[in-house]
This record gives sequence, C-alpha cells and structure tokens, in this order.
Amino acid sequence: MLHRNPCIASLKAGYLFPEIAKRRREFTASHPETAKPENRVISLGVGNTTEPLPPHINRGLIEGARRLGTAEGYSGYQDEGLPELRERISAVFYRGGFTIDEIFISDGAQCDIGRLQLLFGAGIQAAIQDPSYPVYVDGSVLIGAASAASEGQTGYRGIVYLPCTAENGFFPDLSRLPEHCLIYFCSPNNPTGVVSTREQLTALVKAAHDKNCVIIFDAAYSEYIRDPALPKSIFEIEGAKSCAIEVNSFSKPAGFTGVRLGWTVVPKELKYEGGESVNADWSRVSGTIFNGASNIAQYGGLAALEPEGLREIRELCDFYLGNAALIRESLQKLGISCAGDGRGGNDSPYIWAHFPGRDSWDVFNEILEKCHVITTPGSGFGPAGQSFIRFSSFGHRADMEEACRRLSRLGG
Ligand code: PGU
Repeated sequence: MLHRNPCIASLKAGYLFPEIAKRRREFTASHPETAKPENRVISLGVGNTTEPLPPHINRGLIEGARRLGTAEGYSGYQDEGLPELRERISAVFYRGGFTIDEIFISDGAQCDIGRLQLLFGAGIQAAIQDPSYPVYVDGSVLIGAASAASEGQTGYRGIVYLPCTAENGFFPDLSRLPEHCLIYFCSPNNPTGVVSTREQLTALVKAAHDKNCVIIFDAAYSEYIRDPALPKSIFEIEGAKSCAIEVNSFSKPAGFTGVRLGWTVVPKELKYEGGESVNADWSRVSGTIFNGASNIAQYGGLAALEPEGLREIRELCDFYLGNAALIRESLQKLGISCAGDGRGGNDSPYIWAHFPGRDSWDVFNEILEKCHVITTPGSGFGPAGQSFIRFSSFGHRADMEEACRRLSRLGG
C-alpha cells in the first residue's frame, strides 16, 4: 500500500469547524432536553450565512440557469470567468483599476487561498496574524511549507506568528516580519473583527517592500466596513500592486456560502524575485487544477453587482451587523470586554470577547452547558487566541435575541 502524505499527518487533529460540529452533536446526544424548542442549541459558531438570497440576486441565478437551456445563452468551460463579471468587479471594487486579465473568478476565497500556495511552493516561510483564519496555516502545512512543532511547543515550524492582542490594538508588530516571506493578512479580520486603518496598511505594504515579501490579502468581509475612513482593499494603498494579491468572495456579502463564488486579483506588476510574472503563473496554475466557477453562480454574481444587487448586499450586511451589535451589547452588560469596544459601531460580523485567564475550550464548554449556545474557541485561531471566544453574527434575528438573553446566564 502507499504511504500517507506526511504533510497530512502533520496537520493538527481536525479542522476547527468540523471539530465544533462534532462537539455539538455529542452535546445534543447527551442532553435530550435540547430537543425542546426552548432549550435548542443555537449556533454563533461557524460563520455560515443564514438569510435567504435577496430577490434580485436570486433572479440572476435563475436567469443563469435558464440561459443554459438556450442555444444563444449556453456556455461551457470558461477558466478565468465571464469577462462581464470581471469587468464589473474591477469597476465596483477597484474603480476600474484592473484589466480583466488581472481578475480571476473562483469558487470561493477559501479554495483560492489553498491554490495560491502552489505559486510559492514548500520552500517559503509564511507570516500570519495570530489569531487568524485557520486555512492560512493548514494550507501551508498541506503544501509542506509548515510542519508540526516539536513536542511541548505551540504552533507550526515554518510559520511566523505575529501576535495581534489588545495591547497592540490587534495590529501586529511588523518589525517581526522575516525577509522573503508570504504574509497572510485579513481585514476586517477573522476572528478579531478589527479593521486595519489606512496608516496601518500603508505600513504593511512598506514592510512587504522593504523585506521582499508578498501579501495575500483576504478581504472576504470588506462589504461589512461602514466607517468610510477604513480601506476595503489593499489596493487602496499605493505600492500594493507590486507586492500583493487580494482574495475576495460573494459568500459573506451576498449569502453565496453555498452557491460558491469569489475572485482573486493578481496584478501584472507583481513579480517574483527572478522577475517572472506571478499573474502568468496564476493563469497557468488555475487553468491546470481549477476549471472555472459555475457559470450559473457567475450570473448570480453579475446581478449582485448591479445597483439593485449592491443595495441588497448592503441591506444583508446591515442585518448581520445588527446581530453583531446585539451580541456586543449583551456581552458589555456582563462586563465582558470585546475587541473594538468603544469604537461606536461594528465593521465586521464577528465579536471577539476576552475571558482573561481562562482556557478558550473551557469557556466554549461553559457557554454550551449554561446557554446552549455554540461559539468558536479563540485558541482554534492561533496561540494568541487563547482566552478569547469568537461570536458569529450569522443567524436569524429571533435566534440571536434568544442567544443574547441566554448569555446573561454567564453573569455572576
Ligand atoms: N476568508 C475568510 C477570512 C473567512 O473567514 C472565510 C470563511 C473564507 C475566506 C471562506 O470564504 P469562501 O469564499 O466561502 O470560501 N470563514 C468562515 C467559515 C469557515 C470555513 O470553514 O470556511 C468562518 O466561520 O470562519
């Protein structure tokens, strides 16, 4: 028989969200009272959208399917995506600053984050915000760029953790960046919910240039930013085109978590150390191991970027932001401090709550036992996430209100 890929053996036990789903199943199996509606388990765990697709965007999907049944509208493979969709993405999100061959349509940000790692191979070091979305680390492990740390050590070898804590305003100390590394950077951040300012991103781009690094900027939550002073894209920062790639998605703004549609911007200015074009390689890699996003989903995406669709996106994000405000208020009443308290609003669907001195999984268990509410333990996002809990605002309003009422059981 063949040997198992040692990179897989190097991965920590399970991907965070399936592990949480397993604990939920075990809890409901051992607590039959959760079958009653008033005791049901409510999830503020995984960031999975819950509201139906808004009508205009939904009509785009229906129209996409209808077209496939006609001679004029039928289409087959189209590796890099519908040209109209790429044009619209450039116009709506980047003020027309990219040509369509710099925008690649994907089946979601997570999938492209995994594939992008192929561009740089196993020989690189990765620098990540700690805490961060687990796919940056797990993907690096899978490609062989990171491996299990020695006994008694946290984290992975090959990964440089950049702690983002209350003390540094959840923005890392960039002097810790090594030379020639791949930087994963997410803003609005998952899990802290903190959005980096223009000054901070300017410093990030400068550090990437100074240290010959490439940034993979994950902007999956950009449409949740309400403060007009905060940048929604790394490409709002001068100099970013020659050091950054941006991934984004229709999942969180348009409710496409199940539909699957995203995009990646690889500027032509971006070059490897040897001067070769990263854009040309990305085209080659995606053409080889990815055969393009569903054309039906792309018609949905086109509708989402029409004025009516954009209005629906804003409304949908406002709805989840309303949920986030409810969670923050409930925690504040209990004296639990959260990242971004006092900023006067939320620019992200996540609330990052601090339980000083406690173990994240213990707090997760306590919230599950006392409130029948699922959360995400902060330590699952990296060593600096210890003692934190992430609350997701993706849920129906009635469930959110009920969960917030139950959170009061944590007091005293
Ligand atoms: N990037 C970030 C920062 C995310 O938080 C997520 C989803 C994605 C990308 C994935 O986007 P897609 O376009 O849908 O692929 N994070 C969720 C869901 C967990 C998961 O397994 O992806 C979360 O709860 O963190």
